[in-house]
Amino acid sequence: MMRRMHPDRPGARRLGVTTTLPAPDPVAPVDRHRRPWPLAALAGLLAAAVALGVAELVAGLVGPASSPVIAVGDAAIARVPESVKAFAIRTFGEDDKVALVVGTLLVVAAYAVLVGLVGLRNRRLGVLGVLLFGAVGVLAAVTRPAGEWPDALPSLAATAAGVVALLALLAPLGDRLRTVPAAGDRAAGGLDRRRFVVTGAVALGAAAVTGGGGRLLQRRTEVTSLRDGVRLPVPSSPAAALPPGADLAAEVDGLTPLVTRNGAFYRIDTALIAPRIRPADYRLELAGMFDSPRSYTLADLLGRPDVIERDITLTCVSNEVGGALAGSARWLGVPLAAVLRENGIRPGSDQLLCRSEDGMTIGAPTRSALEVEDAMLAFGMNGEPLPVVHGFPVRMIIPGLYGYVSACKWLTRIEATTFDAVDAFWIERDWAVEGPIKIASRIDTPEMLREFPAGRRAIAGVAWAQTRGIARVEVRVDDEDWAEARLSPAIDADVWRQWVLPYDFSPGRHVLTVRATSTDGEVQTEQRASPFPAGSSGWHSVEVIAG
Ligand SMILES: Nc1nc2c(c(=O)[nH]1)N[C@H]1C(S)=C(S)[C@@H](COP(=O)(O)O)O[C@H]1N2
Ligand SMILES: [Mo]
Repeated sequence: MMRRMHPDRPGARRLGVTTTLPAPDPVAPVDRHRRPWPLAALAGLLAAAVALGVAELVAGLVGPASSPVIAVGDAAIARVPESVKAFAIRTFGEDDKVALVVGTLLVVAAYAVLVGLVGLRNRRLGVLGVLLFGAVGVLAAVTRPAGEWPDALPSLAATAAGVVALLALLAPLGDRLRTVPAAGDRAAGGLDRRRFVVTGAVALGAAAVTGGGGRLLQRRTEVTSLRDGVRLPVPSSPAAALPPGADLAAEVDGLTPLVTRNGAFYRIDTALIAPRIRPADYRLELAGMFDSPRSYTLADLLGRPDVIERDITLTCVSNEVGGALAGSARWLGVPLAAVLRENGIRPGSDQLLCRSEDGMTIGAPTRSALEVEDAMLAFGMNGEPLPVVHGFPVRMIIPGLYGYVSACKWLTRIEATTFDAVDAFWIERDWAVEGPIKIASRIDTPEMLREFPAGRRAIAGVAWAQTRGIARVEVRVDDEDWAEARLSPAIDADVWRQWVLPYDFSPGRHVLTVRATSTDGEVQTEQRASPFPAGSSGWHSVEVIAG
């Protein structure tokens, strides 16, 4: 087809390689039998693709059920006789929904070809065809049981986009109003293949981008609402209630709250777009050095009798001295050791290679997973299902280890292996293989270089030494002696403790320094280390100004 150029045009066969335009023949008649019907059919298909792409994009904003393909498919289900439905289910089984969508798309494709062909002869009829198609979409969307007027928007936008795309794609195929091409002007009346190819490519790109973006948006809203529907179990081993007055942030302005709200929890991962896993699709697969590895659904995990609830402070290895990449939450999950043992984890394994939905790998030490108390597969965070950005539906938590070697989010696979056999993502990038969290303390208030009135004022912050617990926090002002701060009640060794030291500030600049001591007697080192490769160390120090 592409080589069947007008025979009256010398040089036309070499159009692809020639740089000069062929000499036009002023009296060339249009040969109706050489109208580019296949290209017109393609124009119809591409216009439909653009329309459906735009529909998906708008449906991503309005709500997935308003997508015309879904709406028309659902409407078809509602109107089809039971016997046909039974046949479809018998034939396609669980894929009946897929079959329905594919069927709908095939009908749309056939219709689009027709619209393209008709439109080549008669633009107005072509446009009418698109409008009719849009009307069916609108009707299907708004007459659904839960349909509302905004559900018409995807079909309306699709119709507009479809009309524009159809006219743009048909234009290079020749103007029906002109039966004789104007001399020297290919675009005005004749067939302009180059322009058709360019327009077609643009249409295809637009369809892919809008359609793909729309699907992403729809999955987002879909998984968010499915997450809202997850019912968390009551733990058989709940965390103790916080004693009254436990959170010193209630009395000290600017102090980090004892429990970090989910929305305020730091987020560190390599995922450009957080993976969206439908709860019903979720599987946790165990593999490698197990006697009898199995896989778990989310319901399997939620339904276990050994659900625990624990307060644990999570910390990132990239946290600078005084940094904010740490947060405390009340996690709900199942004991990791129990799951590993019931699958017969073999003694030879020293690494659990955890894999997330997006392909990220995090290598956790098997020994910690088995022996650290309260290591868990977590599905709840502060009374809610895990937020999507924090690993919905399931992540790992091992107290005392930095997140990069323990806290795999969107966890889909645990392979029991060895450190010799395989390097996880960060280890390939030369971060330390073992990642025990270093003892740390931080001054939250007063803020650095922000002037405050001289006089009595609280110096306060947080300190952590997960699995061991904080025993003491000391503060030094300028070169005075270290003074011991008051600590928030010890809730759990895995949770940070707030500390407060009221101090009488004389006017002027002061340098504040903090250091913590763990319950097993480690005094936080003054020795500075950068986060790479094994976590920062050194005392946090700030210069403050009393006015
Ligand atoms: N799938 C996945 N899990 C991950 C990461 C990641 O990049 N991908 N980052 C890890 C790191 S470095 C940290 S510190 C914690 C952070 O968890 P948060 O984002 O819930 O605070 O997640 C860990 N789990
Ligand atoms: Mo991290």
